[in-house]
Amino acid sequence: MDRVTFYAMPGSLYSAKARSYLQTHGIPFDEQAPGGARYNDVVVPAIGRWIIPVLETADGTLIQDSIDIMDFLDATEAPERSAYPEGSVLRSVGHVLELFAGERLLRPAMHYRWDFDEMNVPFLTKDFSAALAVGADDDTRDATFAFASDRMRSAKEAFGVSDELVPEIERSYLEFLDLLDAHLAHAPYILGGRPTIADHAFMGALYAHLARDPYPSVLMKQRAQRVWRWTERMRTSDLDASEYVNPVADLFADDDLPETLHALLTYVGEEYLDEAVAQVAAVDQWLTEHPDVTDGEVVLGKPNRRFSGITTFNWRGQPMTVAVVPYRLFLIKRLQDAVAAASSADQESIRQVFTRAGLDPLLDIRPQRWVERVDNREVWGPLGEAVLPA
Ligand SMILES: N[C@@H](CCC(=O)N[C@@H](CS)C(=O)NCC(=O)O)C(=O)O
Repeated sequence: MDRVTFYAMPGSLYSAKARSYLQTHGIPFDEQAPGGARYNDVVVPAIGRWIIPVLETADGTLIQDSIDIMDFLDATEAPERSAYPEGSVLRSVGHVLELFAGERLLRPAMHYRWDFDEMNVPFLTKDFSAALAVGADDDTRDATFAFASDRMRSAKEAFGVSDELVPEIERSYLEFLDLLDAHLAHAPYILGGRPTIADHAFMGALYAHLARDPYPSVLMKQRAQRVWRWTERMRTSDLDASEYVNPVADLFADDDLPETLHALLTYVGEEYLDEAVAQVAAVDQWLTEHPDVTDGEVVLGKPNRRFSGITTFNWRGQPMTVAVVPYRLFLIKRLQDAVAAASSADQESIRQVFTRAGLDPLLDIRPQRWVERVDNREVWGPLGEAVLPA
């Protein structure tokens, strides 16, 4: 592939997700900070919003969304290097981990970035302003950081971080780190011998925030050395896996998933199922209240509107209120599409794995309209019959 331009930021979650694809596949790229003339004058008008990451190919094609970037690049790779497992069970597992990693891990990512100012802010001030105010004087850089960090601190609350829930958010993250660390004892990547959509999705929160920001990076190194090493491995096209004895390039077999992967999926079921269902139900409710929506219309009227409202669900025995993010429906639909493409025998095996983890409702749930992506924007899919748990 010809050299591409990657508009991104070192500390940006979704940039890390797409960048790890470029890096593990050895695709040559020039990273550019958002804010330059081409980004402002060409990229933002074409994409319809200020957002990163954006990929620009040598012929000027622009692609937004970490997933669309990955899919675009993956289409040029040989099947044995694809980020999509060939086995239908593993592919579905990859999709559910992608959903959890990209969306649910925002919560510890935001908490560990924005609630430890003494350790984190000296680094974040420089790290953010280096990308958002390239070449500016110190006053401008400080003002840029103040503006960006205020926005992010309020976004933190939208993702469910509140003082009362912080102890549980921390316990939950540590439990997750322990499970992933134990799982990575088997293979250098999450689904076996090569990186897949699950690894790229986990690189978002686990690298950009939790392995880079001062406070959580120490925590990760002390608590989950294998996870930290995996964040290094996910940034190179070499097999940086000397600690594994004869690592094979194969992914796990569909009928032989390691117990540690089942344990991780069970955690995802316990932690995230109710929240995912609440998100789908809340978007469905929004659609009921907005019957004039048409097929292909940009979700919420403008590409930069992310939240359709708030919803409350039960999390670890306590009510948690979060923003509703219609984009998540796009991710759940990806999972269901992957399942629908599988043979009926494979669909049965997928259901067994998901049922064991308590995740099977995700295979059946559907809102009256899904969210799709067209022309770098989220748009409403066609109207259908909603299927929501009682
Ligand atoms: N679904 C998008 C999400 C991208 C996203 O949220 N990017 C953040 C930075 S990590 C952003 O650009 N936010 C815009 C803003 O804060 O205004 C993707 O996967 O690319």
